[in-house]
Amino acid sequence: MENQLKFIFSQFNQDTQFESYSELASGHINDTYLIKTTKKPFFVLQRINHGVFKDIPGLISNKVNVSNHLIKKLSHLPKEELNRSVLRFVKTKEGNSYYQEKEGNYWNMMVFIDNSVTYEEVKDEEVAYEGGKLFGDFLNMTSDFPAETLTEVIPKFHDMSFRFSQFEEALKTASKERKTQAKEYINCVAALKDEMHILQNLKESGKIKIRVTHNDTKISNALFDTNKKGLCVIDTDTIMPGIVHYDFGDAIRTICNTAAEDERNLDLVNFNMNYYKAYEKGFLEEVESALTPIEIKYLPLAAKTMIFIMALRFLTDFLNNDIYYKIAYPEHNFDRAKNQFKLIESFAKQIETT
Ligand code: GN1
Ligand code: MG
Repeated sequence: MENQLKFIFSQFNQDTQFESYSELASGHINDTYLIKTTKKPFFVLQRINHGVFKDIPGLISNKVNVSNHLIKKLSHLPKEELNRSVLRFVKTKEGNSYYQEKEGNYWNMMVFIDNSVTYEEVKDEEVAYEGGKLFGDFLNMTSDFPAETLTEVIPKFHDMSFRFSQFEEALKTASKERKTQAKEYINCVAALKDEMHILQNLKESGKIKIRVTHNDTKISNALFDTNKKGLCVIDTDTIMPGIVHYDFGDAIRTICNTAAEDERNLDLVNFNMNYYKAYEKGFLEEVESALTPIEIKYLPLAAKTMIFIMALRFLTDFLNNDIYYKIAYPEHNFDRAKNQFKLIESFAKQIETT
């Protein structure tokens, strides 16, 4: 691996030497490495999964163009602060934004943002509030970026009917064992079907605006400084046209879970309503002026819908014998799905009583 990474690193335009590497293993799709060099800055080198992302040049140009847009918006900041607020992509020696190996793999490289912290789980209301500000600001700053120029890197990514049809297909081919194991959850999916289509129906009727969205706003995709202040939104692979609810809901899904998304002890998995309020406050402080009343009205439903869509996708992948997400053990996807269903239950109970 080291020799391969060294070689790929050397294809990019930088003036330092490769020293060592370590894997940044938080994602479920791509392979990501921190490259330490003889002098700072360090770099993040990433192999983009071309089984999942079919148009990698389109994906790369989405994220480079959005970064350039943010850099322009933040050009008033001192350079050092600007460099910690936006992802900066490094070009290859040939001037491209990605390098393609002979075997077909695509790589891109970013400057590593030093002295930053990420959270897989939130244990602090201030982080929830700061996360809200960071993702709210991202939506606000991209609200004048022409969404129609973005490539739809995964068509129908958060489209509920599409995710239901994948689930129904998986049910047809799933093993008897896995179907029996998942029976209770398969029934939950059916019971929530209508409610979970409300946002999509509003989107399709044109009542909710299409805007630039990040589409993977789990809290581990937010960088913080060591004083818990939000710094930079990362993992911009899935930037596409979408609705505000995708980004609000997916952040809530991870921030308000009192445990990690794959915690197996479901007693530890609960929805933290205080974090919801803190996130919502930070989020609206940054983006409320860009939102319509109907967008704001449906934010609570966005939370339930995005938790549900992940539950559905994890369950589908379990039924498909784990062909999409990386897993660490055989029932990993099933555990993730159970975890998300427990979170929905806890959220729904608390919403009823507020
Ligand atoms: C995947 O690979 P990662 O962690 O960035 C997935 C997201 C899910 C997430 C769940 C392209 O993101 O949609 O929310 O796992 N990304 C893709 O943790 O499917
Ligand atoms: Mg991602």
